[in-house]
Amino acid sequence: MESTSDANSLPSGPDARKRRVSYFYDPTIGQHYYGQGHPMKPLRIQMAHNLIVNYGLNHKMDINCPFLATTDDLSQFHSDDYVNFLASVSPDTLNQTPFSRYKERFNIGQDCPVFDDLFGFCQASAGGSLGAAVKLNQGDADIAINWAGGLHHAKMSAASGFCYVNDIVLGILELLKVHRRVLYIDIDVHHGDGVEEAFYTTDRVMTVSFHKFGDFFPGTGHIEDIGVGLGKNYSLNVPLNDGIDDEDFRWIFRPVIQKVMEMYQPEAVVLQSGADSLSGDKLGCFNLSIKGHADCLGFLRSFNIPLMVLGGGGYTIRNVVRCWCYETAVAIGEELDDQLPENDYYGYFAPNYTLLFDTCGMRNLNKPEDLVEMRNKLLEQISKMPHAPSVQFQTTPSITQAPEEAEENMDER
Ligand code: LLX
Ligand code: CA
Ligand code: ZN
Repeated sequence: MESTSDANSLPSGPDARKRRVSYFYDPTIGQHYYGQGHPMKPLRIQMAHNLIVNYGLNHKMDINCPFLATTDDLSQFHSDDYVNFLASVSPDTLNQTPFSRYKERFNIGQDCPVFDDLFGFCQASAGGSLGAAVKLNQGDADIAINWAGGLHHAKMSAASGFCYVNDIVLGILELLKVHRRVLYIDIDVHHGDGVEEAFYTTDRVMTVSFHKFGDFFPGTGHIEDIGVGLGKNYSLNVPLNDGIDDEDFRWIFRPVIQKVMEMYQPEAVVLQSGADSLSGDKLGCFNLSIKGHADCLGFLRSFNIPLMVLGGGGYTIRNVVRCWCYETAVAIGEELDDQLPENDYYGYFAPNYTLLFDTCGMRNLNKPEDLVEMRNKLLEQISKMPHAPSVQFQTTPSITQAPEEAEENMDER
């Protein structure tokens, strides 16, 4: 396979070829507000868009305002009672009957608060990922981007870790209407638990999450968690320790993904490009630079398979904005000047006003011998799967319900 050069340069050679990029952005997304002191700031999406436009990247891709996902769209994965709750609750009614008794059931509280127009926020985020999937399905784009997506913790009937609606599961279900096998890759510092759980028992979606493991939210994503039933060996977890740097991340990411590509032969790929894995993130603990983070996208792009790129976590917002702007350029195949252009949020980028930033001098707690052992174990696991599993073409793959959930639904019948 052709290499996409190293982590310190843009793709060169035949890979420098432009890709048709479709970008989804809803101008209202940044007006949503989780509340004072909450680390999730939807404004970061508006800031990233503003920087993208000021670099002129909007002229080099197809810009779309997504439609708002309907309750029917959301119900393709989420339970009806959860969707109805999200559609009808408001900050004023949350503590009134009947909403108050749903708070515990749907995990609404401090991490996942009810804020003004919460449902509009969920509709815009999910609408972007559904729109991206449709573009790819129609063959109208090589790469489709939704930075307002990537809410990987949302469950079928519960909010979790700031996420309410799992746009990723919805996007993948849409891709499965056309593609036999979809590969999901998650480089957010957190485990992609909601997506893994949804597809844990099927071989039509393979999930691969790289994450911090050990006394860290959400606590799942052990290397031994590999899927069950038909889905056995189609979930891959790469549990890492604090301070992983570009070199170590690339050393494990590239060979693992290369082998997954060879064995699984996906027809579409979804990348959750959460930026809380960047160095200096307020809630993260990895030590990746923007180039190290973007190398994952550059590598996936080189396979020339329909690619959906989504956002995710990211709490040092000046760096999130830098990263997603840089990655938009990588998707297109454009090089950007390191000096930031004027933009509406210029003051956020003081004192250097540059696109790239230096990683902080953090200790890498990933021991080389542990990484070697883990990489070997993962490569062995991947080699256990049949080449391109010839699954029967289904219109709807079965989605895994959490055991408690399945029990509750049985009661309702
Ligand atoms: N990991 C992640 C990905 C996407 C969103 C939120 C999260 N959650 C966290 O990062 C986190 C951090 C600390 C404690 C618990 C969870 C997300 C993206 C866009 C909109 C909403 C949520
Ligand atoms: Ca992850
Ligand atoms: Zn995260």
